[in-house]
Amino acid sequence: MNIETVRVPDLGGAEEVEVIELTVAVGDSVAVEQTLLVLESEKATMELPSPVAGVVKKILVAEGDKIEREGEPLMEIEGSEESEGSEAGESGESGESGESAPAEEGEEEDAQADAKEAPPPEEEDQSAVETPSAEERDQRAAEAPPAQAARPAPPAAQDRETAEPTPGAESRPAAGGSPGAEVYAGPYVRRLARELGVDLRRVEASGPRQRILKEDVQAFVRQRLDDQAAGGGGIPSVPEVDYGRFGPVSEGELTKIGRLTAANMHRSWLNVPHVTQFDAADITELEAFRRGQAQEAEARGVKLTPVPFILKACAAALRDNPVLNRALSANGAGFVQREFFHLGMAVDTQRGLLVPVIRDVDRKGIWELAAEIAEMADKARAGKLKVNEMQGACFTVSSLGAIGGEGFTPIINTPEVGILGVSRSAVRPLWNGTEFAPRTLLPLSLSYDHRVVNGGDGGRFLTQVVALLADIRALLL
Ligand code: CAO
Repeated sequence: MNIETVRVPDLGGAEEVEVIELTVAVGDSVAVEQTLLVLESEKATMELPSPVAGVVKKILVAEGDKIEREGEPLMEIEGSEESEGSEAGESGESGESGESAPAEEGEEEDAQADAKEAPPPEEEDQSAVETPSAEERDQRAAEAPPAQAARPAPPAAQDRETAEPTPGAESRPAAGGSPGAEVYAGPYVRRLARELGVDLRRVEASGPRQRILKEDVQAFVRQRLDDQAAGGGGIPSVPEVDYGRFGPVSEGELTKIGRLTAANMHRSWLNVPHVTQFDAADITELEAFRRGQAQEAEARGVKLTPVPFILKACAAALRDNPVLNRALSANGAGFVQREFFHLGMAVDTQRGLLVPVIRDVDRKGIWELAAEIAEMADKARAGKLKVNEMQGACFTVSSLGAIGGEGFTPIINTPEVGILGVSRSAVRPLWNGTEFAPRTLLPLSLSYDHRVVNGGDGGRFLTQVVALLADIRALLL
């Protein structure tokens, strides 16, 4: 039985190296070329392979140790009988360390033979490890460029990883990659990736034979942070323009509400697959009824606009189409069904867009709603809304009716899954079967989150809102 001493290899000019990972323990059986430990200098990370197949007898260093001298002993391996007679000397002395020195071709064959018989190394993350078949090893050796073909055996078992999603990492495969694609990375790099939540399939490899290096993971993380700082979350940023070149300009700051709105809109736009569906409600009767309430409105001191009717119609349609009253669960695998009917109402203020919430719309009458809408809009414009008065909405109504326009595509106020855009009503000729008659039509646009709401759900919801506004007697039912 031979005792092989694994030593610190040629440091390539580095002043010291740190033991950053021990990948074996005393008593472990190791295969030739199996990584024993990982050293890191200022410039590079080196995985030290075992020069022989055998059993780890002594480990002379601990993780975190810093070593300044080349040739310092690190480990003792008792060679098994098969590897006795191997010409591999002490690794430190032979200079055979990691990828720093090529082995002879004959050695490579021996190494492969040993590695084939050796059991797969024990790994903390065994599920993510796939032991390559002998054919795969030979295949990879054959595919290696000539300069590397004579190197030590191809990556050992723990050197490869099937592309299991890293906990906390995004599971999306790299563009052009497939979920089952393999990545090549050493144990230290894989651990680093796990700690940082990086999906190695998305990292571009710069090492030999598409091997992912520590620097690649760091570059990936840096790039992601830069993207996020630029507000793009991976989306190419818009180039800065010097507008002064084209004419006189002045600059200003967004209000605090403006900044929050910008962030919320951007988040919703990027995360939610929006579909917008259009329709128009014939509100001729509703308008006649509303005008007929002018005296009552004056007596109550409340302005009666179409908006309370629209809120009431939405609450009824939410009750009958509960899909629109859901929220997607955080992991995207389920939903929360709301059993209440609180509606957000977009209010245009000088400081920006605010969305107070009118609670329990289903239980309130039109006058009560009209008064509350006016009160909330006044509060919003006076900057007196409390935080809790802007929370808990199930669905939002954004009415631009008083302002104008024939239609628009509202952005969903996430985590709600629907929003109704209301445009300006107008009298239009409508074919009633025998003639064109003047009717007051209210353009409506419903945006919904297509992850939760299907076209059928959205269509039924909007059709019901249209029907309820066309015949408000149905709102009493
Ligand atoms: N079509 C035609 N006229 C309409 C209308 C419509 N769809 N909706 C309201 N009107 C009329 C009202 O009847 C009222 O007319 P009278 O004064 O003759 O009665 C007038 O427009 C003004 O209404 P209002 O604005 O005082 O009240 P409202 O109930 O219609 O709206 C509120 C309240 C708070 C929704 C509204 O003031 C508001 O802020 N809207 C803007 C919402 C917004 O910015 N949405 C965009 C969000 S995305 O950027």
